[in-house]
Amino acid sequence: VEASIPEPQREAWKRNQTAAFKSSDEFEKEVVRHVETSLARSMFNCDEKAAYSATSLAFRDRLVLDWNKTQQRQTYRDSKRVYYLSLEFLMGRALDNAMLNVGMKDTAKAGLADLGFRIEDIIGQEHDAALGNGGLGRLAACFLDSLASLDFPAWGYGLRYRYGIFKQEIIDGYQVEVPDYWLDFNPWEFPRHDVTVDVQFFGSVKKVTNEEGKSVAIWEGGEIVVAVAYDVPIPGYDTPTTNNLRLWSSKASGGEFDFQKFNSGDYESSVAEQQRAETISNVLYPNDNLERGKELRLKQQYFWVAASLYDIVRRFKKSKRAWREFPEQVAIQLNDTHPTLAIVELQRILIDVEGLEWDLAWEIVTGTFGYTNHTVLPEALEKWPVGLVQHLLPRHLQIIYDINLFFLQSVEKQFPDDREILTRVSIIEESQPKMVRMAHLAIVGSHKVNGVAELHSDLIKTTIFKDFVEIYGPDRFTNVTNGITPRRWLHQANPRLSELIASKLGSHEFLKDLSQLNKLEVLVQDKDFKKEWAEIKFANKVRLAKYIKETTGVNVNPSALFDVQVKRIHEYKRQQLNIFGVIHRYLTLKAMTPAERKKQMPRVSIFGGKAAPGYWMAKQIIHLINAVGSVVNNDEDIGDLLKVLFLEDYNVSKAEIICPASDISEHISTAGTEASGTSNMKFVLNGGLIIGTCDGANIEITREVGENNIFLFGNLAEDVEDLRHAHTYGSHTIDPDLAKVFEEIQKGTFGSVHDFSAMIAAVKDHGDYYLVSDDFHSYIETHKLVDEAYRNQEEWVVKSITAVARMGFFSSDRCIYEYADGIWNVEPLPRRD
Ligand code: 6GP
Repeated sequence: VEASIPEPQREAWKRNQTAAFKSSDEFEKEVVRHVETSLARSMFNCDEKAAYSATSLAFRDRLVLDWNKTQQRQTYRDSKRVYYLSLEFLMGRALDNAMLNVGMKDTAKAGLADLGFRIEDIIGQEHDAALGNGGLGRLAACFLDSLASLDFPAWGYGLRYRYGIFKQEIIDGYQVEVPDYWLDFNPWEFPRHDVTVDVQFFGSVKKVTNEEGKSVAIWEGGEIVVAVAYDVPIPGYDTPTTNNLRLWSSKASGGEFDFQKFNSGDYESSVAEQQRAETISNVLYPNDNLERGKELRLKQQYFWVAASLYDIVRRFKKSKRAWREFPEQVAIQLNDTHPTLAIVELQRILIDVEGLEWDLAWEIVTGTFGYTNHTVLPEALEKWPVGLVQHLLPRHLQIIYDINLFFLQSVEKQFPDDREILTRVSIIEESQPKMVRMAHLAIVGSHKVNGVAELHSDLIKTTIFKDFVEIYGPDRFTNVTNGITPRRWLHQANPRLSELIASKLGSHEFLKDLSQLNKLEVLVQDKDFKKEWAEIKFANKVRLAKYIKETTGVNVNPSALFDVQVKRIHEYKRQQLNIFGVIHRYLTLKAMTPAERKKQMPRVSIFGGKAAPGYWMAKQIIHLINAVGSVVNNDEDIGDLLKVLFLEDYNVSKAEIICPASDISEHISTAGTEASGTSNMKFVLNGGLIIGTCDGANIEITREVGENNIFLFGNLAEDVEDLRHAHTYGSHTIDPDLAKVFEEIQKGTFGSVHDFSAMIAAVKDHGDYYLVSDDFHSYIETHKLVDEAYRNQEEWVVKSITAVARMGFFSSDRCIYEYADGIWNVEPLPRRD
């Protein structure tokens, strides 16, 4: 049915078009209207939550007007679009970001004040959209902000989880997980009950001969689950471009429930079936850098991939172009291997549904996809049992086998004398049970594969994907070093610093062209500027100190050196190294005379981060941090010289308070394990310095900011293998200072000797895989340098300003231009109205 309004009636539409609010008066009208109608409340019944909801609806209306125009224009111009497929979008709060991006925060502030509310309280009502675990999901969110801000025609595709990442509570020092039910009222999404896709699972494949005498595969039977689209508008900064994030929600097919079963009296099982369908999009898997191979996870992946591809293909078909033009119209980026089935699904659509020849279809597929790898950790590389894929997606398994056959045939031609290489690169691992190697499938089905920082991109080429470089040549592999959006991570999180910078640079343009920060460097000797810079950092520390007091009851001195490590808890990220270092500091202070102690630099050691619920060792690390905190924080000999805190439930909105308040932050992974890291960038952009290893993006940060403005320590990636080998086969002696720390723990100073013994054994008895002992000495020594440097506040501020001035490279805008240019071949589509 044609849904477009006929020409003669369009005048009436134009006359009645909705206009966006322009003043605080108009904004107030919108808020009141939403309170009174959308929420069915009144001024006698309007709390902060209601005011938040109404404010958000007012802004959502605005965004949607821009969204409609953006979509119309993209369709009309028929330009190439980018689709970013990610199982995780760690968006955080939307309201503050929307207000700033459309340039209406001051308007809203005035309007809300008029109506009796403080804007900060209203912003604080919002529940984080926490549909991600950590770096991978937050990167996707930063990319969406950049894509919209730079006017790229781009869509995100993900799952609308009913439960995001769990809420973390700390009870008696232990992590306890609480479900994050965040959808009770979410004003930022548009349910599109008319945009649905039937997704098929199970069943069987039948080969039949069609009228043209061709043998075709028919996938039949099984069950259908319906995907319903929920759209989230993504506003660009300082542009009307508003892109779309489409999240799929699962629901049972056939209406509410199976009426046949209902009528035959089997009410319960008809409801149960509905519930089973709905479980697919129920919950985000809470693992960071770890794959657990659960059947429901594979179902999630296919459900999301099938719905997204159906949508993308449907949009392409409207253009009536020839199929071979598909890669000229569509670029799909695979955020890690989670969406790799998209490669198989597109091949299936092209050959089984659209009737294309295999070779042409395959050319279209590889021309369309790009694959980003986010980790070299073996436990995170996805593999699915062949039997499971066969059962769930019988036709896809056949196609995977065919892809593999053609691939291995070409490898065999290329390397006729090398049988081993076939075993190594095969998409099917010949193990018991056989497994599908998703990374191999992703490489074979994409035209570009990228890592996320230089070291990481080099490592994948020389280790896990070495054979593929031999096969395809080095050009298939590339690097795009990660970045962060300066809108959220500077302008929104640190408004005072952003305004100070704007006042010196003469405009806010740096927020769209971060390289302009380099113009700050001439000011490093400007006394007033330095003073204001230092005052802002102090004010941010006061704000964090207040938050710490409210949430933990501990008083911290905002003049102390704030030392922060916030990120997912993982042995490779080495929070254990940090807490062992803290214990060492405590012991050193205890051994001093009161006079000596007076000369020491006071520290506040701040930790935060979630452990995957099934990651026992990570949970022990959290427990140790809390145990050390309760001893140290109550030790009268120590007082303000050392405080140790674990901040509960670290998430995006808490990061916005924590990042601007750090003096030094810790990015101390074992060299070669952290693909990039992105919080390292956030901290430096907010004027904090880094203590870190030569790992991930730390290396490029050092190159940009200069070695004098970062504190590096520890062994290099190239030495890790030898060290590990020596631990296992040579004699392994523990660093003497670390040994003293272990003794103290084992004495029971921090309670629970039994609980902590595994952490110690991992270093002492089980080969110290993460090189905690090897790096301990240089870690401690480097912290001494940090203390020394911090004593000279003048110099410290110079370092801080210099580092910020040199951070322009780490904007996610730069990343997007690199992807657009080197992988997607797409152009921005600016709107001038
Ligand atoms: C993470 C990497 O660990 C981190 O170093 C990087 O900055 C981030 O991705 C964004 O690229 N990887 C994951 O979170 C993950 O689960 C499978 O990878």
